Amino acid sequence: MRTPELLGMMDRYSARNYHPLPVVIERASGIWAWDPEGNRYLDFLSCYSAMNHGHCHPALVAALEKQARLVAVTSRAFHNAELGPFLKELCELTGHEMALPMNTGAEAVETAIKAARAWGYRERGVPDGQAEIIACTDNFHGRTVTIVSFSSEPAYRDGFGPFTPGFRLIPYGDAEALARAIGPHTVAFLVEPIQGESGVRVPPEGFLRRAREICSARGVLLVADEIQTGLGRTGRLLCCDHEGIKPDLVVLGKALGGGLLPISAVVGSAAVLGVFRPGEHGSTFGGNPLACAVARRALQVLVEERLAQRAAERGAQLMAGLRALHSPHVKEVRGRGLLVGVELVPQAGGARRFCESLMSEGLLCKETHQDVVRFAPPLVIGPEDIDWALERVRRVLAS
Ligand code: IF1
Repeated sequence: MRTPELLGMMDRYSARNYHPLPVVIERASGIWAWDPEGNRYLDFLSCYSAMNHGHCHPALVAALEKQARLVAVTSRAFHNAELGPFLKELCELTGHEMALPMNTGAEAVETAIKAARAWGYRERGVPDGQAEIIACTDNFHGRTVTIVSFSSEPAYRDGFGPFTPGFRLIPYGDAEALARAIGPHTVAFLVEPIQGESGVRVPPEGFLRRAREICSARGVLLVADEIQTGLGRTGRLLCCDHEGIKPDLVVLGKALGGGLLPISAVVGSAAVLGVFRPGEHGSTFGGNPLACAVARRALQVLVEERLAQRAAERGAQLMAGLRALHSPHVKEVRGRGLLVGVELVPQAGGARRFCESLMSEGLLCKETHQDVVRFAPPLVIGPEDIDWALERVRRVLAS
């Protein structure tokens, strides 16, 4: 089928919860994607960081095929031969003691919230039903009712109440506000090391370190949502590694599935994840052997192909190139590794327009909010491909 017919079907049958660019990806390999007409695009979004390894990485496709022929899903009523090794390898790589597998990012965030609350009641003696979790303004942690209950973005909340109580917001990047907000029933501080959706906002240097100190001193769990920033994206395995801090819980998703399928996990201390008792939490597909086999290979590829280091190198090249454009449309270039945001001046007419023009030039990326274009190519991208992209960005910003 050709693009117009496929777009027509979406128009007719799809719920309207998205406003995608009018491009249909029919196949992809590495950093490149093709539409049904055979036009080639450089994927500069990577499925919002789920595609750190590049599209259809051969080693991961091989792992998927092999496991699909053995056994794909078992449920957690029984053990499977991939889950144990996956949890062990994930814990060893991240330096944590225990892990709990789920499928999507939002489910893993929900898992962290449940773990923190149960830990508060059972280990810290918080009175039942009183646990409070602190999050940040402009956060993005997913789309369940509980998670949007503490969103500060009306578009994610309006029309979806009543909401889950027990959350409080502080301004992102303000550690002293965190210290002030902690009360006797605060069990956790949930934070993105870099806010992706809010426009690739990098907090002030030392924010996470200070948050770690405050949480430790006050008996509050530090929970890092590394779903978008983790697994090499920002130039380190985890974005928290830049400040040398270890959260009590780390939430992973997206790239954990190597760009092939959904799998997420919470990793952390046995003191916290150990609170769950049999029957209290789970998921039909969480920890399924197919996803675990792919995730195990994805973690190996991350290390073998030095994806974090490459993200640091290519990210530096990309940011330097973007800053050297000196476009009057650009207000600020910010980011870390290959998670980069270009904020346009209000007079530029919005980021959407630029993404549409970039698409016509063969570069796929997506605006976030009004004025920020997000660049997040697969971490396997080469220096010459960054130059190829910069040439297109230069052309579009010049027009
Ligand atoms: C969509 C955004 C990005 C996340 C962090 C949890 C989740 C996400 C830090 C939930 C998910 C996705 C959702 C996706 C687009 C994408 C996104 F624009 F919506 F906000 F990346 F910035 N924590 N982010 O970034 O994970 O349940 O989706 O697996 O279309 O909603 P999920």
